[in-house]
Parts: sequence; C-alpha cells; structure tokens
Amino acid sequence: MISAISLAGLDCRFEDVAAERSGKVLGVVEYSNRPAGPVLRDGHPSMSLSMCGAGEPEFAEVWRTSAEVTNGEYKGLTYAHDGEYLFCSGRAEEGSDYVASTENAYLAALELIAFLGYRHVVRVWNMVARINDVDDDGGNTYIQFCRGRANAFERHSVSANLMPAATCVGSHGGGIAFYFIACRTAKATNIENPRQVPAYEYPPKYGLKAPSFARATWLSTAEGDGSDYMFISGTASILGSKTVYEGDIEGQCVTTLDNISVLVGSENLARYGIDADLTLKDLDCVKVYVKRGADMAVVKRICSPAFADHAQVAYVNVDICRDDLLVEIEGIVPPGAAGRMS
Ligand code: 3EB
Repeated sequence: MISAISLAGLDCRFEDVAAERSGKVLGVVEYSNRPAGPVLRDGHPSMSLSMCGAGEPEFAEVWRTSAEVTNGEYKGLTYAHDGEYLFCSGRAEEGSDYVASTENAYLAALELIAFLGYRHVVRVWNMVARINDVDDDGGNTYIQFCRGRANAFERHSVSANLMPAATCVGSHGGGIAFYFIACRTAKATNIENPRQVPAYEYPPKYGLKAPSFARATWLSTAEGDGSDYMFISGTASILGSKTVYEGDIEGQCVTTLDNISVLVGSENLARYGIDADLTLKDLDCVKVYVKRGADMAVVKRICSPAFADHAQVAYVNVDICRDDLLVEIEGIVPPGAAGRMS
C-alpha cells in the first residue's frame, strides 16, 4: 500500500563559513562581516550578509534538500529548486529609492514563484542597512521597505492570509538583502499571535503601509506523518501593536520568549486546526538579534536556557526595525519534533 506522499526533505543548518558543503544544497547565506552576492556558486545561490562586527562569530546558514537541485537567475535573483522547494535570494542595492527597488525586487520574486510553480512562500528574511535612518518624509528605511513590499503584494493580490512568516532586521551595509523559501504542493498555514495585533493591521503610526508578514507559517508536508515544519517569524517585545519594556532588555527578552511560547502552544495552534503542543525547547536554527552589543551578555543569560541544549542558537548584533526594540528572536521547529505533533 502506498502511504502518504513523501516530499523532498528540507533541512537548515548553521555551519562554519569556511566548511566544505556536502549534500544537495539549495542555498547558502553567510552571516559575516561583508555584503556580497547573491551569486550562483557550486550550483546554488550564495550570499553574504553584513551582520557581524569585528571579532563577532560568523556562520553560514545552509539549506539542503534530499532531491536533485536545479538553479537559475532571474532579474537579479538567484535561485535553486528541487521540485518541491524553492530557495531564492536577492538584493536591492544601497543608495537607491528603497520603495521602488524593494517593490521591483519583490515583484521579480513573485513573478519567479508563479512561473516556476512554487506558489506558497513559507518564510522570508530581509536584512536592511540603515534600517532606522530617517528620510525626508519623516519615515525611515524600514517604512520605505514596507511600502515597496506592500505595493508588490498588492499588485500580485497577495492578501493578508497569504503573507508568510518573515524577519526584517538591520545590517551593517549592502542595501536590502533578502532570501526566501517557497514550496509547490505542501500546505502553508499562516499563524497569528493572540498577544499581538497582526502586523498587517498595525495602525498608521508604524507606517502608512503596514508590514506584510504573519507571526509564523506552518508547513504540512504530508497528512499526519509528523513531518511538519513551523517557521517562527522574527518576534519582539510587542503586545498589541506597542513596544513594551522600553529600555529594559530583561523585560524585552522575557516578553519576546513569552510571545513565542504562546504562538507555538497548543491553544493557539488549535485555532488553525493544528493538533500540536510545542514549546521553546522545540525550536532550532534560532537567531537572536540584539540591538546593543552591551546587552549581549544579559540576552544570552536569559535566552540560552530557554532553548534546547542541542538547538543551534546564533546571537547577532544588529539594529532592529523600531528605535525602542532591543531584541528580536526567530526559529524553526523541524520535523524532528514530530513526536509532539499528530
Ligand atoms: C514586529 O513584530 C517586529 O516587516 O517583515 C518582525 C518580523 C518585524 C518581520 C517584517 C518585522 C518584520 O513588528 C518587527
């Protein structure tokens, strides 16, 4: 008897920047000290983000699959795909009109997913240089980015329920770099957090075009075989739509961790028909973005014990998209946590 359809396995790991890459690689993103790429190298997209200051630890985020990979380039985007998953990376160069350049880059990405047939975007990362720099209109780079992204989504009729999990944080240079994962047949369910107003419903105070993302995306790869993934967006110390614990790094860390706990807990997942009960200990490939280097020790003391001993956790000292946010945390629940899901 043929059991559930088995989809190509998707895998994310943090590795040494200099390590040899074995296996079938979909994409590599280096969290390093210089911006470069994306380019196609060794058969897959490769991009370097400027996320580390001098002496801070670098790492490479490596996305792999179990199926054969094909790659290509389209309007400045580099991509690789395996029949089920698409990895794509791009960059809007610094110094340009960020509304237009973000819109164009996102439009290219939406065209690409349509013609390659990977219509469900499940996770997006955006790294924005000078993210809090104020512009002539009294906005800032992040608000311009949000406008460009929203314009592209509107033009492709990406409605709120189709907006995937995302991260948007600062970088030390290189314009707006972004990368994303999309899938072909797996089912993507976008998940909100009852403690937070959906970002796409934020009041205009945070930008005339609200940010277009969900708090998490659940990826069901096959009915009931426990091989689901949960992608948790960059999460911050926000209740409703407001920053809480302004200036208080401990309060912001605890609130952020609590926000994630509620997001992944059984009560919230049940609202989406998902029968699973997850905790912070189920997260892997965690990134903790910290605005002020001086807070790093406190952040590590509070956050490290919250995650499983075996989890990969990277701490990155970059700016965050509101002046008053000091920390933002993201992660992935891999299929390994399947025992907890039914
Ligand atoms: C927030 O919750 C914090 O604009 O894509 C987190 C994750 C944040 C993604 C985005 C912004 C984004 O509003 C900021």
